[in-house]
Amino acid sequence: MPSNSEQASQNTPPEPFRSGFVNIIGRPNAGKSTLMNALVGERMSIVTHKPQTTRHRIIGILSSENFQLVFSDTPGYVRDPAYKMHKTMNRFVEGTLDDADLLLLVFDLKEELEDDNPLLAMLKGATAPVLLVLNKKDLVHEQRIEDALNWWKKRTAIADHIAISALKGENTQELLQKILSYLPEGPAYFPPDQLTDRPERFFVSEMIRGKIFVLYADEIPYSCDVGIDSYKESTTNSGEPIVRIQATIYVMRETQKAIVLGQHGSAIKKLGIAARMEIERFIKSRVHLELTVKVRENWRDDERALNRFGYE
Ligand SMILES: Nc1nc2c(ncn2[C@@H]2O[C@H](COP(=O)(O)OP(=O)(O)OP(=O)(O)O)[C@@H](O)[C@H]2O)c(=O)[nH]1
Ligand SMILES: [Mg+2]
Repeated sequence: MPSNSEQASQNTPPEPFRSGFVNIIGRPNAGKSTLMNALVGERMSIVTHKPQTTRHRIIGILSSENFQLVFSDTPGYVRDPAYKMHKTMNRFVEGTLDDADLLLLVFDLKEELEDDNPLLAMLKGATAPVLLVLNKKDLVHEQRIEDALNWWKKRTAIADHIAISALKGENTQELLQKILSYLPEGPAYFPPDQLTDRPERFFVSEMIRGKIFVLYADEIPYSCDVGIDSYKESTTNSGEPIVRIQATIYVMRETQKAIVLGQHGSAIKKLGIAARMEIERFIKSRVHLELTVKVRENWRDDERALNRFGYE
């Protein structure tokens, strides 16, 4: 005689495997990268307190026995793109409208509700259902959540909504359940242990850029990008594995180069140590990091430079 549980498993068909592409969009600083990291459980995407931290589309994969979710974190959608770089960043976001099974529209509850929000026009082109994620609920009262929800509902088609705190992990599991309910049946697109589609050197350049955002003020973070010149796995004299990385920080002017270097190289030394420690944590290996600073005028408008930095 089969036991009760065996009977149950004979009678209920196995759950179908579900998979899908979940694209995270929103204004700069809304908490998109914090949310993707919370859902994927890894620090895939750099997070800083400054807007326009994310400049690329970054994939984070969450796999289980029953499903595979492929999240895309995207740059914050900017209102008036000033440079080619911004236009490309906005294009990354617009590109996510076409290939999503579900759109997570992340709204920062502390942000003003403004009718000229550029996302409203952009969302007119969306075909996938939109799940409105009202983020940073830890910072506001219940009434604010209600007001924001009503505001969005009046202005764009919202399939579902939830208020969360990506930073504190409040309601993120509930959000995950909601996301799963929108997933179609489908195969796994990536091997179950794969976390992203980018090579390690991409994350290394992002970590250096992230530290620049944290350590330098004013326009410096927005004037820099980072290229990895070489990335070699090797061993120390005593036979310990070490990854040797050479990276170049590109700035737009000589004056910025002087700021990035600091007096007698003190600022870049601090940057190098902070970045190396983060990279070591990420790749779980000792790292030797060599940083150089070069001036490339107006790289933010220079097609070739942008291609080199991955803004194709
Ligand atoms: N209090 C609070 N802060 C949050 C929450 N989520 C994100 N933040 C903070 O908001 C800031 C921006 O977070 P990010 O995740 O970098 O935002 P983003 O939308 O990816 O920003 P861009 O890449 O610039 O478009 C960081 O300082 C986060 O710590 C939240 O739920 N509550
Ligand atoms: Mg981001």
